[in-house]
Amino acid sequence: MAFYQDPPSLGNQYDDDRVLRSYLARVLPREVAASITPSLREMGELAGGRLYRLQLADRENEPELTSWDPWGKRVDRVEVTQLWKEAARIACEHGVVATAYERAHGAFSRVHQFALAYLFDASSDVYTCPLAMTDGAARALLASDNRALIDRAVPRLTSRDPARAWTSGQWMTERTGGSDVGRSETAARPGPDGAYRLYGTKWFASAATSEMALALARPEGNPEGSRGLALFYVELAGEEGRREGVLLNRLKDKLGTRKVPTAEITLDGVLAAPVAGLTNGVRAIAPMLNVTRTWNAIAAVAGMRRGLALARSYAQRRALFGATLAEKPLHMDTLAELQAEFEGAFHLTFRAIELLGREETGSLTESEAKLLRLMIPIAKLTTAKQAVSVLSEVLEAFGGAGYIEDTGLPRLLRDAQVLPIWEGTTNVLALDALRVILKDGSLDILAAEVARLLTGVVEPKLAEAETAASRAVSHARAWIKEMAATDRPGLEAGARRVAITLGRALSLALLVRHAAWAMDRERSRAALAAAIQFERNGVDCIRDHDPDTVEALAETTRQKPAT
Ligand code: MFK
Repeated sequence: MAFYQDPPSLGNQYDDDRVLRSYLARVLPREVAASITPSLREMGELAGGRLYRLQLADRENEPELTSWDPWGKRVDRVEVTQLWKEAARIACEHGVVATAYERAHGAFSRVHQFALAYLFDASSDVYTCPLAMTDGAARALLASDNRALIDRAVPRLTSRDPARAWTSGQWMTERTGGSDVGRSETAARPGPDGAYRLYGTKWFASAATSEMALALARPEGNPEGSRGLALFYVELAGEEGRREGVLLNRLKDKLGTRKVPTAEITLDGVLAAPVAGLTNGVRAIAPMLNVTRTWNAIAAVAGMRRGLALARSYAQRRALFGATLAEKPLHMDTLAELQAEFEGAFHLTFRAIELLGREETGSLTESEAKLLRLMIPIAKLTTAKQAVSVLSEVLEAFGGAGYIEDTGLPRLLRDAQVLPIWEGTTNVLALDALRVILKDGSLDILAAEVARLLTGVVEPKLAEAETAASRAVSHARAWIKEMAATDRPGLEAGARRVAITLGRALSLALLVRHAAWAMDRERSRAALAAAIQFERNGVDCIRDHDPDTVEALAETTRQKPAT
């Protein structure tokens, strides 16, 4: 009898998710939990069932750009994949963006919305990219107080009706780069009627099928640098989706997110309306960045969860050396490390989401607002790095099958690899976090949050984890203080290690707090194990700056190639 391996399978992704259900039981009032559970269960069913099967069947399809019609007319039509069409409808009808704006449950609506996004993401082929930008655009428009644009676009961006709903693009990156946005070359020129038109090239315009976009451009006569940029609203919902003055030059040939139609775009006189004055565009788009970075973190958490769900299923079916993988101590030890990383990332991200919900409902204190400002870049960069490393291990947990395209597994790693890059690279966000820390004392607030989380935890098995979390934060504070006074280049060089240490320390404190609750209320030791394992994986990444070694290696980098 020939042997054939059973493939891994998924069940209802809500019912199967101990971490999500336990978290929601802790944070949500009973009546809110009862009210939202059916919507989460329904999404969990889709994500582990029909949508997942469609994703596997649709694996080889990619978006296609048609630039010309048969008679030579420029059309720039993008045909997205079957799954994307289905995902668009499901996301809209299930309110994956709308839930946050309907606010049926006040500040908890953000938790509800991101729980839906978390369940939906891994079976959506990154349709969460346009959803993230749509959510971010709604948020940035609302923050702008531009009543005309709010009335025009926000009801569409937050609609549950697929026939009415719009998605938004976020046009920032140019050939000059995605990090130093102040070098942008796109010009905004007013016509005789006073209306602005944009001229320039956007180099990474994700989800080129959107009906509107928020774009940075420099009004003519404005100074160089980012303060001379303004934020513009561009409407694209013209005839057949194509807008006069926008040319889609080509779709990007990317390592991952291959279902996302990311385009290079020429703006050749497209009409655009200023969103919030004619300067300080980065400041005006910042609310969008904070929302899309939160989506980035939730996508990282969702990717890890999906990889682990498949790896666990496989471990129960795959037999070798006389037992299943699930009975092999080394395999289980490896998966335990990954599970702890996922759970730490989960709690870190959802804590930021809780604060976001409170910010939007006006119930955030001043110090919590500072904590949120610091937490978003830290959560984004920490979880993105975890996702790449966890999903690389997940592929290995399948042996050779993890490297074979038609298992659907390699996509997990490819799609994760974008997470530390877009929405600000790890280093750019580490510097952002450092700037915030040096400016407004938010590290003291983060330290107080860690202390608060650990207060009252009496379980002896959590003692080491508690000590590791508070020691790592103390180390980060002392290190930053000393380096800020004595060695600014060294401080910058260590920014990534500091940010990751803070992200891990806060994750661990959140894991400890949740573990104590779960033991008390659910008689469950699983969260306790995750906290202990996370501490063993390592928390404090800070090390002394060694300029001699770094400089010696930098010499190699600066070496001219041999001719
Ligand atoms: C499923 C996953 C979904 C993900 C969606 C995927 C879509 C992908 C599309 C993209 O990738 S779009 C491109 C994303 N690009 C970036 O994220 C840019 C990365 N670079 C940075 O973040 C730089 O740090 C930055 C552009 C902000 C630096 O520019 P500047 O001009 O040097 O900014 P500066 O001076 O730090 O900030 C200007 C103002 O904005 C300041 O306020 P003031 O004018 O009042 O002083 C800042 O405080 C404010 N600001 C900047 N970042 C902020 C912020 N305010 C609040 N929150 C922030 N995050």
